[in-house]
Amino acid sequence: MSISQQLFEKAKTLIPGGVNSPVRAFRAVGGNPIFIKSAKGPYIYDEDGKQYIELINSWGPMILGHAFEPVEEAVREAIQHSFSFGAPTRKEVEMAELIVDMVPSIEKVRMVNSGTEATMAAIRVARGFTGRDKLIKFEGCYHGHGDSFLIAAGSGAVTMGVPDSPGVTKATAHDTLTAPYNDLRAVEKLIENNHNQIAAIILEPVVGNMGCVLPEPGFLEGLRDLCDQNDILLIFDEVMTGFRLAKGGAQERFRIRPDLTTMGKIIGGGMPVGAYGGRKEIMDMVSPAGPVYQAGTLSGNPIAMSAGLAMLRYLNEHPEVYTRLEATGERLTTGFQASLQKLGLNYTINHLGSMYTLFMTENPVINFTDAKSCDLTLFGSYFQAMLKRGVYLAPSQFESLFLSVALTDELVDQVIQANEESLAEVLQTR
Ligand code: KE4
Repeated sequence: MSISQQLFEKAKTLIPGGVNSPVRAFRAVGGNPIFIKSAKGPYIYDEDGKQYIELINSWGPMILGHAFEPVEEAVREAIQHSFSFGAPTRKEVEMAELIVDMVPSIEKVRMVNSGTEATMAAIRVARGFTGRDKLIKFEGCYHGHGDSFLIAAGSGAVTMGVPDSPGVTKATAHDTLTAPYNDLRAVEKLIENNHNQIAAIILEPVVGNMGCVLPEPGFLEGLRDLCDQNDILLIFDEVMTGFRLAKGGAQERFRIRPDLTTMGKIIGGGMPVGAYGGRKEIMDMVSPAGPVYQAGTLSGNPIAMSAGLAMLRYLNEHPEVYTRLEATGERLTTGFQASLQKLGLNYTINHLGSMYTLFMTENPVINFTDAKSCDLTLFGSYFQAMLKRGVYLAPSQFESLFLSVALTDELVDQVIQANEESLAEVLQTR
């Protein structure tokens, strides 16, 4: 039995499902999860010493590759001065200033400890600001595990088959309205049928949590217009896309100005950090400036701020990172498409910048229904075949992959080769 297997057997006696986040359990792809011991640059290493080329990058944060020296150095310096004060610090001011500079729609920002906290707080503020109760989310989008969002949720929720989780009350679910992604008409109908009751529309401006799904032309603009016409707040959940699809996130790339933005992942440089921010008049509703309560013992933690500041400063000062990520994403998806053609396959690849998903379906994938048409058994076999070849993918069809600048062209070509071999292998056994 491998060390990972031994650890997993013990973990299952102590931790629900043996993991601290469901999608890590490999339930959707079979087999046992590998336990990671360390990582450096484009590689991760498991407890049995096997090396993998890393295409998840901790679900987004490690955009500069693992153990990036400027971030590591910042943390080494910070830990000499104790880990936490529970009092305001200089670094929180510097972090807020940098975020406001990098994301123009954000005039004020509040730090929290996860993407889930950020989205929970953002919807509470939207309800407090508008005096309305309902929100619209999109099927297949995932905004963390807050009760209001576990309705038709993507990511681990759909991977585990609980997009509408037990434990969420009917009253809570009543206030969450859902529409298919990319379906403006459905949103218009919800607004008509819930006149003056909707506080906010929240969405992933580029979806990662049903696999990578892009907004159709006009979709984001249409949502902006509907929100303006009906005094509804537009919330961009940029926990995945923030600081990844551009320095200013998807909103910079698509030139849409949301009223509120939620952030996570990259913002912490690998440490537990989330944030929400937006227009000053909205954010001044947040306690102690205003009546909407939200708090956190470790919010703005000095070690986490040090890591996040080092990462965001590097991204802010090195625009060539985004040029490199575009080129890497282009090289990889072009190679994948060539392999699909060579094998006579017509599977769908959705890709934007350093996010991509190979869907095991020949349908276009523009919403959750399309994504759920994938052959999940085939995906599981493909995942295992890639893992065997030393390539570490997200263990679910309903996840985007995240490239880092540590991925050289040579490594991209290795991934392309592994992909072609893995597809050929699984198709033989199908
Ligand atoms: P966290 O609470 O996991 O930091 O963030 C929740 C969240 C909010 N919004 C978006 C768009 C997200 O993608 C996430 C979290 N993403 C998942 C990956 N699909 C985290 C991985 C996991 O659940 O273990």
